[in-house]
Amino acid sequence: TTTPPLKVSLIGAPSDAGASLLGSAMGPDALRVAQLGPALAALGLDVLDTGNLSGPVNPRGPRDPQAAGLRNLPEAIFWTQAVHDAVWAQFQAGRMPIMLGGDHHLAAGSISAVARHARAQGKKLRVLWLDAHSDINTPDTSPSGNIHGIPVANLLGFGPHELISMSGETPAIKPESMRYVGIRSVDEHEKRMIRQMGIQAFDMRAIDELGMREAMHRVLDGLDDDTHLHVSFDADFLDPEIAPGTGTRVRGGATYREAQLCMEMIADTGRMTSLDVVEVNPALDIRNQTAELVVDLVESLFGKSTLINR
Ligand code: 5AB
Ligand code: MN
Ligand code: MN
Ligand code: MN
Repeated sequence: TTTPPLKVSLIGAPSDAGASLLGSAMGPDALRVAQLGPALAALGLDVLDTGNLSGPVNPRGPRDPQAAGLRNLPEAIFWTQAVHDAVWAQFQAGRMPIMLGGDHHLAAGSISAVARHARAQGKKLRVLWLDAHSDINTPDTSPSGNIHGIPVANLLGFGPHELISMSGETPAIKPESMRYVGIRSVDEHEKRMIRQMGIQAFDMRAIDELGMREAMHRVLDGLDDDTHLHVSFDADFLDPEIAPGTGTRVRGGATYREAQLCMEMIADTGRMTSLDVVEVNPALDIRNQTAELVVDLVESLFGKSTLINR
């Protein structure tokens, strides 16, 4: 018997309303130029590119006291809801959604839909946040007013009403569902929040000490048939030497081999049911190398390199 191919849907979400530097809105097309769709099809997946969602352009607004000190809040609300609806629609169609950002504020939308889907199926949820940052500022603690720094807080129930209620339940996810991997630039208030909520975090120091293998072993521990696994992959998880094309670079990120092992171990579980690929910014890149690297790693997430000696 042959198993039917895994059906995946690419959802382009070209918004950089949450970031301070423009350009991640071109991320979906940079990933297409780097052959994301054909690469996944070559692995035997049934790939549907649904194209790009449309919505408002980024006005580069100032911090707005009427919007809890955030920038571009109306635009971010529009895009987050659009992403939620598009991701939900792909689940309804029986396909795995792959959201292509855009900046990371969009993950409040994709993961709200993932939470809604898991709830509807009576399943548990595990969210892996691969990032240099913890993205758990609240409007009160945000040093920048940039909404890509707050999506985890939104999912945990902190922030403007529209950004926390999309999944139909607030909070959308529980702190026990979250796992950070690769963080290394965490604001003081964020550290307090992570501790208070008891979120498991494998920062770069933990990866240095344990090695990526043991860190991922712990991150993936306890997954079972009843768990939806979502991966939210921010390009700045990677070391900026290999991934310069992203807006908030932090030295000391995952190396090429560490990132590969991380992706391969996720693939080995066979349990990933949804994915975000965000913060690829071709305006800051060199000949699209960051998008090409990200495509390479997403191939590994879908098992490209697990065929040898297994
Ligand atoms: B990204 C910072 N913590 O809140 C803030 O790239 C950076 O989605 C947020 O991880 C970085 O502005 C957001 C200083
Ligand atoms: Mn992020
Ligand atoms: Mn980041
Ligand atoms: Mn960033």
